[in-house]
Amino acid sequence: MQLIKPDRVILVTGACGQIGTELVRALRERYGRPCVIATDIFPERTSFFEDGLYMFLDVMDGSAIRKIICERGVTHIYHLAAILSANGEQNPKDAWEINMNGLLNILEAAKNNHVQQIFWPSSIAVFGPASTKNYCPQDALPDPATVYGISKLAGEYWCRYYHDQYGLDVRSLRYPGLISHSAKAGGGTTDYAVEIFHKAISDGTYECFLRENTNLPMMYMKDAVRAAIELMEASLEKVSKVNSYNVAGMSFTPLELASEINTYVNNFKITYKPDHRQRIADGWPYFIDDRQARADWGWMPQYNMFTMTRDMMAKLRKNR
Ligand code: NAD
Ligand code: AKB
Repeated sequence: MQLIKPDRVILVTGACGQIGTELVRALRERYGRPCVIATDIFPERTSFFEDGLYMFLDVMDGSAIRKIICERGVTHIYHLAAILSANGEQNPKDAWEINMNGLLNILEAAKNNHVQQIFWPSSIAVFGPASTKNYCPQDALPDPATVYGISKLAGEYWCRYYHDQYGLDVRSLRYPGLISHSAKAGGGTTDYAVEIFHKAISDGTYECFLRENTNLPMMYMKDAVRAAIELMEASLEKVSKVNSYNVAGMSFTPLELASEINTYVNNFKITYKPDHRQRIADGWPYFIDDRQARADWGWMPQYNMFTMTRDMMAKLRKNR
């Protein structure tokens, strides 16, 4: 019997992280389980991906990336492996190496081995103190103040370089803080908006590492995963030559989120003890202007703070 070759083979790096755990599930639902290879640096965490292929892949190892692409016939890559903003500040050189060399290894292997498309997430961390704070435009002055933000900005330019010089179809979104119920947040400055739900349910209290009035852009993971897939499926002529698209979901402060959680958890108490992450948050925009993504490929968020909180509470309570 002749084997039917799938029309795409998708490689996901950093698949055990906050985005990867939900993205792999969504990609498998959409394109079929055998089409998606989940990879990360945890050899033992195969239970995450029992329904399909999981492999060890360190993105610092360029020859291992090439080997997987060639042996498996990879056509599409979602490159998620990275060190996030708060963790990056603890060890800036390592964060730079992983974020930058990891991306370059992926771009180089993709260019030389006929990979058709790459998705690479950038971040609102490309913006900083000198950037526009309110409705930060697509082409606002970037001013990254963390090694993470610097690596994201440089990454955006590397992606554009590989597109312009070698015709590589690399697509990118500047995600705000992402909120999900299925995985822990991975060492970022916006992590409070995930931790607060777990603590509200388990303890009825939460000590927040940001001040009560720190307004930041956020997005529910369901929207974030859908945005990545929609951007990748958009026809080429709809994707203008921006380095990475601003995308927005909602914006709120810890005080506003806590008061919404209060409607689900009686007597929920939040206290505030700002730490080193406050400085990072203070540099980021409050709101993101994502009109270009909406106009170009039809981006539209579906969750606001109220519907996201309702879904988070329901899912977390069910999981317990
Ligand atoms: P995460 O920290 O939860 O997951 C990252 C994964 O990368 C982890 O599972 C980790 O084990 C893996 N990893 C680290 N070093 C690696 C290496 N050398 N080789 C292979 N894998 C390695 O992060 P996330 O939240 O899932 O973020 C994924 C991507 O999305 C990152 O590029 C991040 O910058 C970007 N992003 C995330 C957010 C957010 O709020 N979560 C916002 C903006 C952008
Ligand atoms: C972080 O806080 O580092 C991430 C991000 C906005 O990129 N959530």
